[in-house]
Amino acid sequence: MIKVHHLRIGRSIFTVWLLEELGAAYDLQVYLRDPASFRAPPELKNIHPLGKSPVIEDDGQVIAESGAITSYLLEKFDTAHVLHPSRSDLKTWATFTQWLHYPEGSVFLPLLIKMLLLRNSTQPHAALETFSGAEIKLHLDFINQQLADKPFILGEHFSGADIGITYVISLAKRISVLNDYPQLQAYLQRNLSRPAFKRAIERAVE
Ligand SMILES: N[C@@H](CCC(=O)N[C@@H](CS)C(=O)NCC(=O)O)C(=O)O
Repeated sequence: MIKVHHLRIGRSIFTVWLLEELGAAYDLQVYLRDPASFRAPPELKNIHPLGKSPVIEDDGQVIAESGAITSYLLEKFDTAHVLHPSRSDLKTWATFTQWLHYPEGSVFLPLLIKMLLLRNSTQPHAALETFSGAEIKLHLDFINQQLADKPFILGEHFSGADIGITYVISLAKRISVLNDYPQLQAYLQRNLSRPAFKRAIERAVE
């Protein structure tokens, strides 16, 4: 059975959500952040040298990185291709893969920089403010445009790519940069209202 190493307050709740969408059985190991540093506890380094979450274990293999974990879980459990396209349609698969990797690859960093600036507001940093502000606008505008005429990132149906996009949009909301994007707020609400997300929260407590 899949074992999920879940660190509270962070992106691993989105891996738990995917497992709930897939209806897969899983064991959950919950970790709490260090209250002073807000970092992961050292025990996570016993699972994977980076000591970060999410990490899953399956059949003796340890897998880190949320995008890779999403790909693995979809390959393993979504054999009917309800949540991800088959590679036999290479163009559709490439579009899906782009959206799958985009949140971690491009969107997360400027949001993280902004979050750290907010935490240290007594030490402003003009260059980082300018960079993160422009990049956040670039990415939120791009996602907003993608969702202009469809409810989910690939179209009419929810897919595995919506999981990572929902994560970065929820982070944008947490740092209060979502006010000018009612459509993204509605997208967030739509996805977080899904029964599988509610089950994930009930079981894992974000
Ligand atoms: N790119 C990695 C990032 C993993 C990551 O940084 N996870 C955070 C939680 S959201 C973490 O474990 N932070 C605790 C720490 O670094 O001490 C992924 O997508 O899984």
